[in-house]
Amino acid sequence: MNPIPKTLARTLAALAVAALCLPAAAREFRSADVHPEDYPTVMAVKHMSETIKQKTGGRHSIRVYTGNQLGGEKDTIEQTRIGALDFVRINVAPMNNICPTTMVPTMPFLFRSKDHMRKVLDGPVGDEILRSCESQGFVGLAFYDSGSRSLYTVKKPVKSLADAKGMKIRVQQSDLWVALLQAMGANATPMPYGEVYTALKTGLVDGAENNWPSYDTSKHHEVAKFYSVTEHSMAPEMLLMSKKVWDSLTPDEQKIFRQAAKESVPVMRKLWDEKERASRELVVKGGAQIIEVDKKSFQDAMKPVYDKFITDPKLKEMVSRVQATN
Ligand code: GTR
Repeated sequence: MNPIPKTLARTLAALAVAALCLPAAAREFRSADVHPEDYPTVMAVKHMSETIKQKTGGRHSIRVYTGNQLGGEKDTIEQTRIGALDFVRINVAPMNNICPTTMVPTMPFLFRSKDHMRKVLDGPVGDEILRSCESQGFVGLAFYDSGSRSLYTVKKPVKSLADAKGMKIRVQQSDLWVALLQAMGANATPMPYGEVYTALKTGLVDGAENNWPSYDTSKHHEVAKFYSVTEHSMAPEMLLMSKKVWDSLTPDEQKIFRQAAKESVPVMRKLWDEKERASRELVVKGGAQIIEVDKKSFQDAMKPVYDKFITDPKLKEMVSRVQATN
């Protein structure tokens, strides 16, 4: 076989490099979210889309498919992994089994406050977690707030740890979450978010747990009126892009996308703080009862969760770094 003449080889190599630098064809990228149109996570990705539009001369944008249109979080994560979906905005929980570092910010009573959580996620620990999902097919672009999650129940209020015993409580689809509710003595029942309202209404579960905005917008508060302020986890939200799709962008475009995601974080936080306040007010007006609990009894029960999931030295060290962040 004749070898390829040197000049031709050089031209081919130059063409390949040029192709790599060519901007991807104009596109409306697709992102999924389980929440409604005006939810802070959705608004944040819409903000990111505007920034991208501006910076790419209108060539690229993102359309957010809200309210489970493209499936629950587990399904949309898998679609994103294979590149059938471009972005997914999810909670860290359904990533726990895929990308183990996400277990760290999920851990019960780890963050001392909203400021502590934001500081950790804005810093090196946050970056490490985002980067660690890349080997699984995801480019981690941002963390968004998700407030504190608390227990809510249909028939009787939970005032202490003892009250949670034996209650059937819906959890997110994550082994860690199952263990967390088991540590409270509850009967943990994992299911997708979109099924929880009916499960509460039909008595399939006795309760669930979430932050104020989700408790409000999902209408769970209409069925489960007792909101017990356990604030057991501040598991944040994540915005991931499909690594497959990311690789089709030029380095310049990647920079624009990354920067646009970063810029959406303070926008989201402002909306989040407002929404948390408004949702709390709304549900109380709608008849929800806020139950103060003995938080310490819940906190003290969480050791088995740490013993079971924070075993890897890398994760142990990460938890220590979070605790040491002031
Ligand atoms: C919400 C979160 C969603 C989803 C949901 C759930 O707070 O924003 O991404 O995780 O909770 O409980 O499934």
